Amino acid sequence: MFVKWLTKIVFCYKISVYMILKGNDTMGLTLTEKILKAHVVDGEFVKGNEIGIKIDQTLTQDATGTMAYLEFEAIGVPRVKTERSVAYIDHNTLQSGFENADDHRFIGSVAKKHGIYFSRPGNGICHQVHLERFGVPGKTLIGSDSHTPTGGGIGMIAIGAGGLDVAVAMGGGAYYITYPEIVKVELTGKLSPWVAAKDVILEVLRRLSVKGGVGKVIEYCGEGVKTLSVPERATITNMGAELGATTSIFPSDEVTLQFLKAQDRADVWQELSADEDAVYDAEVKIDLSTLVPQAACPHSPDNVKNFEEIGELKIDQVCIGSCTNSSFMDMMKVAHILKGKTVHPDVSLSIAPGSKQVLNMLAQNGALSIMIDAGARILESACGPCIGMGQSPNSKGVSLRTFNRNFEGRSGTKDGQIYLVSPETAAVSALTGYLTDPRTLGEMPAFEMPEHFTINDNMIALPASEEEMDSVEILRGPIIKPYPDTAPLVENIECKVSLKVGDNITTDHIMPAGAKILPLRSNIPAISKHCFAVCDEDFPSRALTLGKSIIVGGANYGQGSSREHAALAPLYLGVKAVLVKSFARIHRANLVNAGILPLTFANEADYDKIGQGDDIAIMGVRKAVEGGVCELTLTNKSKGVDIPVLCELTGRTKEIMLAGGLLDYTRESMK
Ligand code: MIC
Ligand code: SF4
Repeated sequence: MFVKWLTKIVFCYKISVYMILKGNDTMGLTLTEKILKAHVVDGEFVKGNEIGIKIDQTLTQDATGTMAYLEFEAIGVPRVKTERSVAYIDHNTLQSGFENADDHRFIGSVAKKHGIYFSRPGNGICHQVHLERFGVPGKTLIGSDSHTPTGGGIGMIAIGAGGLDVAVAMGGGAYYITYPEIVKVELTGKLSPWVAAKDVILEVLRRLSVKGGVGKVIEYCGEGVKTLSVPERATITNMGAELGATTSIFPSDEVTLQFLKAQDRADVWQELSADEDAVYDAEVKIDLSTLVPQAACPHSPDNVKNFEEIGELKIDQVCIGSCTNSSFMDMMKVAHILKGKTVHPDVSLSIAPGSKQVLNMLAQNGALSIMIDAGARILESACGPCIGMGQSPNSKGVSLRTFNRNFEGRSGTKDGQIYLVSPETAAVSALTGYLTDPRTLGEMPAFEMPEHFTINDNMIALPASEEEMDSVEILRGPIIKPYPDTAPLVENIECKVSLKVGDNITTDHIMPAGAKILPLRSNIPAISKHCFAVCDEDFPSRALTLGKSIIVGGANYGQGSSREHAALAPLYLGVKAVLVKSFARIHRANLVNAGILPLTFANEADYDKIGQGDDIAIMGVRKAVEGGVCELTLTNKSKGVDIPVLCELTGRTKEIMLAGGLLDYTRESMK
């Protein structure tokens, strides 16, 4: 059955490529449509429809990777079927116990056995390294990390997904998305000196909000595109994740070619752009020359203000790095600003260059010495403070970070005040001790992209050959526990509401990260004890005592990270359904994959008719899902009211739900 399914996928892929080559279209296409259409293998290529696309490349990182590879093992395909799959170690690099080191060894051995490239700890942040060494214009990439759209900077359709979706794609299965709306962002003009790519995406976030991109792909075009380097484009597509967008993409042009040449990879380049007469669903225009430095204020990436609006702001900490802003050029600008100066006495400055390539080049050209001399605390090339792996701020500390998320608690303290800024703003502020406009630095020198990057892929371990793979031993540490138990969808859900939360709940609320909790990523029973710790520390024990329950939430529930743990922990705690005003894309998919029913209020106002502790009943659930009925009635027995709720599941997601989740569904398809 599985083989038949794969054959069908390959056949459909060939047909769709053929149709593209024939020029079967009468209407101009956006770049997104061109790439999607060349990859569609299932579903009708019509707006709003669910479509399955062939995936050329996958990436995982270690915090989601252990689970993704356990799932891949459970699927039982001996060798990945993608053109390139890469496993990165970059998140769980603080080794204060055996857990993380064990997980690294597990991932390394799985990678070797199953045909996956392995980027060893120290080689850098997945998105930065993937852009440098593996990204290919026109290809599709899914990654078990929400910032996978960084690859859009080089002209890929690169999408963040749950680990199980990535495991299925590695096994050769299609990845399913809703055919997106496509938003054109037309860039004109050129950035003023000291205004950065970060200020562009902050402007987009200010205009569109953290919900503005849901169900959409953001496609950049216009004359202004040419003025942005690939790493600058990647900063913009990276943080498009904060819009809730499916992905963001730039054309592949001369600038892309120059970048690939400098990485010795010119052979993978192809020119790609939208047709002149492409039709978009919405348009945004940004004149780059009008932008000014901005900051996203606590606690949301769309709480964007300019410095006048923020006023005087004394700072305690500056962190430079993360997959958003850790490229060689970012670091060179920082070094230029720090040269011959000393970090302000009240400020702690940490810098994490994004990859071994970047760090090595800074060491070779002396920029690293400038940073050290100024008093910067140099961290390894990894996610580090961005995921709360060290460098938590002091009590009520004000921290300027070049990262992409400033959700409450993510820095490792509940009261940290995190502002997201460009590297230029971060560096100058580290010297003055206050949030400072980098334009006060005066004339900006011309920062030129190197013609050739220092290339040494010695920290990327190659997979074993087909002959050797059987003899590779999988190194499994004691922390690793299997995927939680699942069960087919039940007929009636009768239980209590174990938790009620508000709008914009992030996956950092649902399943916090940080140095203490991240090492538990391969052990769902252990990590579940921290579920919703930021909102309600008693939730895990309450849910376990209840045995089964539902969660009620507001709008944009599950925004942020791709971590499927935010679905697997509730699954383990007995959560049967999540009822909200609206969901973020990846989290909703993760719930379905875990076999948890995603429900939305038919009328948002009904949110007020249900409270924590209420007894509820939803009858005939299985029959309704089987019959494709999407409206169900939730009876709130405690309040004596009926609430209409929606359960929108299409053909495939319906089958996944009935089977009890994607793992069971995939196993069944293989029989
Ligand atoms: C994040 O930035 O939140 C993370 C940590 O990279 C996550 C993945 C994870 O939780 O492991 C993401 O963005 O998907
Ligand atoms: Fe790592 Fe932060 Fe990027 Fe997530 S956002 S991949 S934690 S650097």
